[in-house]
Amino acid sequence: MNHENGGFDCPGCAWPDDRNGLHLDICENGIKHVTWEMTRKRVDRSFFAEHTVTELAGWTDFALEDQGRLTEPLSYDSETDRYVPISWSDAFTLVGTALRGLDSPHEASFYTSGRLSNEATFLYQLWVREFGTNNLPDCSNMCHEASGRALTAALGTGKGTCDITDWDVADLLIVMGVNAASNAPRMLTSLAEAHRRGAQIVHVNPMVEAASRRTIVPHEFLAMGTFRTTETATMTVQPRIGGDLALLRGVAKAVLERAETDPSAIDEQFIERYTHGFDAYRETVRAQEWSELVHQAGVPEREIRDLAERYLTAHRTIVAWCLGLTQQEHGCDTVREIVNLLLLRGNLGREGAGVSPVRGHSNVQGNRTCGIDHRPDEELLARLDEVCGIQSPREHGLDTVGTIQAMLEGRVKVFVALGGNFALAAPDTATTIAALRNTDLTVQVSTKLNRSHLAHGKRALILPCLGRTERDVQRCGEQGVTVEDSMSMVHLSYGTRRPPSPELRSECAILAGMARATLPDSATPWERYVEDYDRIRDTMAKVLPGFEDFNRRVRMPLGFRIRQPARERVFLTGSGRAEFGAAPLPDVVLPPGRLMLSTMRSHDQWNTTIYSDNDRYRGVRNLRTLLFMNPEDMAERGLAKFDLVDITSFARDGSTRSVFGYRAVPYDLPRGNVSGYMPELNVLCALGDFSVASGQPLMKHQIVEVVPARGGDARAGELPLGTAFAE
Ligand SMILES: Nc1nc2c(c(=O)[nH]1)N[C@H]1C(S)=C(S)[C@@H](COP(=O)(O)OP(=O)(O)OC[C@H]3O[C@@H](n4cnc5c(=O)[nH]c(N)nc54)[C@H](O)[C@@H]3O)O[C@H]1N2
Ligand SMILES: Nc1nc2c(c(=O)[nH]1)N[C@H]1C(S)=C(S)[C@@H](COP(=O)(O)OP(=O)(O)OC[C@H]3O[C@@H](n4cnc5c(=O)[nH]c(N)nc54)[C@H](O)[C@@H]3O)O[C@H]1N2
Ligand SMILES: [Mo]
Repeated sequence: MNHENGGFDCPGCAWPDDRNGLHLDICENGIKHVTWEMTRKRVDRSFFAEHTVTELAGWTDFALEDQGRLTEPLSYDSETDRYVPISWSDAFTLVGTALRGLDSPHEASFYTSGRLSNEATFLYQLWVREFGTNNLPDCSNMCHEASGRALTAALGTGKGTCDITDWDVADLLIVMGVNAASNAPRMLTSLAEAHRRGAQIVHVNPMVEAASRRTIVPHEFLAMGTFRTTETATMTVQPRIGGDLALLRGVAKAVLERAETDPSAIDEQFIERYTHGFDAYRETVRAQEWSELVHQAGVPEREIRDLAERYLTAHRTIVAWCLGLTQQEHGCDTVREIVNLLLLRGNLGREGAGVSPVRGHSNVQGNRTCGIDHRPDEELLARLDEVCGIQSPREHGLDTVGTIQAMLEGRVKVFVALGGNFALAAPDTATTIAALRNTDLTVQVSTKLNRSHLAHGKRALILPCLGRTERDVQRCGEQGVTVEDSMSMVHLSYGTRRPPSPELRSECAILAGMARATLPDSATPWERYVEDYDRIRDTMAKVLPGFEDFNRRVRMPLGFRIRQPARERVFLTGSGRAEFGAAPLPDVVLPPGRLMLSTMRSHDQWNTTIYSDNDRYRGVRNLRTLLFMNPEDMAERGLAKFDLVDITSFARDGSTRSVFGYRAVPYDLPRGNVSGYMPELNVLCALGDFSVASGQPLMKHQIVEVVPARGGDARAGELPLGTAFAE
């Protein structure tokens, strides 16, 4: 795994590989992730003959995935309420017939989960656009959409500007809204090294997470064996949930105040030469009262000034962030504020400085680069049309929330998912399941059985595919695929394991099969593409900027980096400059009695896949139906540790949603803030509550009320998720 030249890329997180020749580049969660795929268990036709779908819907999500790897294509038989085997060619015909039977291509929607390879991604979007729609929702719509939008507006490209080598020389790292020890464990190596060099490391998080003080770094085998911890922080700041924008603006205010007496506090030359909108931004910051900034951030002024002092003395600053900043109404504005702050001191486009979003899925960034975008730009479509000889549709398509709404209303009748677990990952679980059930056909390309297979359309297919760790042999021999990490490095990945069943096909082969069945007269050489993925890459090299000479460059050790113009201070914005943004401060302080809920992952889960009910670093065992609360908020409600509570969320449209019988767990969180686990708490996130600017569901921005449980240890606590939904 993660070898310089050969082997497969860890399908865990998107953190880049170490460039210093570290060959054993692994972490505990990476191992969990890979072994999950490598299980010896199989879920075969005899299993499906024994269990109806209605019965399986009563199983826990853990039990469903725990059955093992899928082994052959399956089709839903409504007579017997069972999945039964179907041949690949009949499955493809079913997909093609359903899609060709639609009144318009926009009646279908095509979801992507972020581990799909670049090659499969390219074939996917080519098929969908040749078919005639941009309905390409993806997990990014729930993840880093806000980052992409904000960075594009500010810097002209939606990606980070840093390399891992920049992390090696930065003297201030501000790490915001990420639980690094669990979700990007390989970042800990960089943090520990930075700490040793004397760099400042500031963690900004309402919860004090494992890595925000000291932690066991996964690469340090001796330390791991002896449980010795390593310092990974020099300061922790605990804003209230949603308070980051106010905090960042406070830091900017302190910097601008200093600049009045000490011009070197800001980089005037850089601002003059490369940026636009500085005066308006300075005015906005000046007009903002300290008291309001402190109130909204939930951080005392002296702490904000302390952070500003560190920023003022640092020569090279990187700001990194993940979901804690994006899944909110003002997610885009917060990311813009990060850019504002960096621009003030010219921390962009030079070594050791810049923006560094921490991506989620191992290839979610590559998916966007290779064309998964419901709002594609004209440039991409024009080149696609020219090189591939198709006529791409120009109208924008549906994102994740838009797709759910359209399925509910019957406007989308066919739903295809390349990986993922849409039913559980999306907001408003009951509504999403109802939406999927309202379709004529659902097609899930998957490795394991999950909830999304049980929330099916009138007709349904499960198409089992190879995992990234498995050998992919096509007509011209063994094939590798490519992925792009969080820092724009593209590299090859070759599976090495024997596939769990001879019936499995690669994602590229499945896509080509569905495409040919949908577009029998297509001039696209679908079959030739699958024989040799170099052919896909040759086409990609012509269509995608930065992929020139793709086949040669990707075979270099460690692959290649896609050029990121903003890194070279080339800003592809309307003004040709980096744009300051001066968004108004959102009000994130709730009236008394209401609490702000943020949903997140435990240490022992991978999005919707739960490995165990433990959350080691937060001191939790055998419990997922919990709510982390500030002890004073608990006392105010007469709650003792582990008391049962009911949680009700208040949507903007006035509707409410509740879960019952969760356990209150005291935790070091600001007053008025609570947090608990996705995907269980997705039932509380109303479909209509998404950010206007990014379309992202407000998964870390839920207004709730918490009361002692009325019905005792109740429904949500004990019954499997599926049962709760069926009520
Ligand atoms: N092992 C493992 N690795 C993963 C994943 C996994 O599930 N398991 N998922 C992958 C994916 S797809 C993604 S997108 C990433 C997700 O990585 P993270 O962003 O770390 O994911 P979450 O668990 O949602 O944690 C969000 C963090 O943000 C904090 N937070 C919540 N609200 C706020 C806020 O208002 N401000 C600030 N500053 N912080 C806040 C929470 O306390 C928590 O520490 O991880 C990826 N890697
Ligand atoms: N409330 C709340 N909801 C959230 C979030 C949150 O923080 N809070 N986070 C959001 C985020 S950041 C994301 S990225 C989404 C995640 O949303 P998804 O990407 O849709 O969900 P995953 O749980 O990652 O998908 C797991 C499934 O992928 C399939 N799979 C695994 N490996 C492969 C493979 O190699 N190929 C194929 N074809 N399938 C495979 C398996 O069948 C497995 O069951 O969830 C979002 N939902
Ligand atoms: Mo994600």
